[in-house]
Amino acid sequence: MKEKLYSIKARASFKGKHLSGAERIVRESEIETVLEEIYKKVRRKNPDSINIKVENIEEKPLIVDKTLRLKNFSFSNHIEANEKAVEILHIETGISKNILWKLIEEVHTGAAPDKENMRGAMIVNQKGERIELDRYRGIRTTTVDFLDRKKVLKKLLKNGYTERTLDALALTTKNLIYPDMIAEYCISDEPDYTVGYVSTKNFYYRFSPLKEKGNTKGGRIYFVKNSIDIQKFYNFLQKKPVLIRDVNI
Ligand code: PML
Repeated sequence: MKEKLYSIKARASFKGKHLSGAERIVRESEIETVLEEIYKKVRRKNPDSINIKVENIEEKPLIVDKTLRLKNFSFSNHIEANEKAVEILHIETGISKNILWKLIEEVHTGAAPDKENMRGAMIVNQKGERIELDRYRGIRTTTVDFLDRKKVLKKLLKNGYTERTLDALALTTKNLIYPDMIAEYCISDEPDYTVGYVSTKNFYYRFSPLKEKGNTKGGRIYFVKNSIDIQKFYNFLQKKPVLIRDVNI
């Protein structure tokens, strides 16, 4: 890749409260077009403030051939879906089902200490302990995108997926590359978006529905090994540029 790469990050808020965000990794020649796209996207919810940052990426990106493999599960309600999610997470992490249910309940009711949504993900080790450094902020995975985002989006939309699937797949594929990351659980904080997922080293299990319609709470749990070096983990998820070629459907 000869042309310089840039990270574009946008955040929109209203009265200090986060409304929406977007992130891309682009070539220099694409910056202007993508800035316009991103601006249009994040202003949809009528924010009073939009913050857009463009930064040169110095580090060589890690190129990944494919995302995790998509697998769909459909349930008649979110409780049944969560039972299956807990089963998968129990097998993958070894954490007891009781503890898993408690952690999932926290995400569905607001996992920050003030019972609001956390800004990033919580991190849980194999003992079932929350080990993120800040329970309000959690950890945010950034600096990941597709080499040809438009092509991949088209493919996903044609197969009945959404742009949220695209972003979630990129993010969780980066997460699961990290050797000490075991699995992830996610529901959206968008009240009408009830599809969620559990991802493991090989699969992106997409659950419909994983949360109750109308619930404004959501978030992510990153399940990691007990032996993890938390600073190195933060550093990889926040700083290492990752570009993905294609989806695995
Ligand atoms: C999917 O459509 O595959 C699930 C995406 C979850 C998105 C979570 C979010 O956008 O907050």
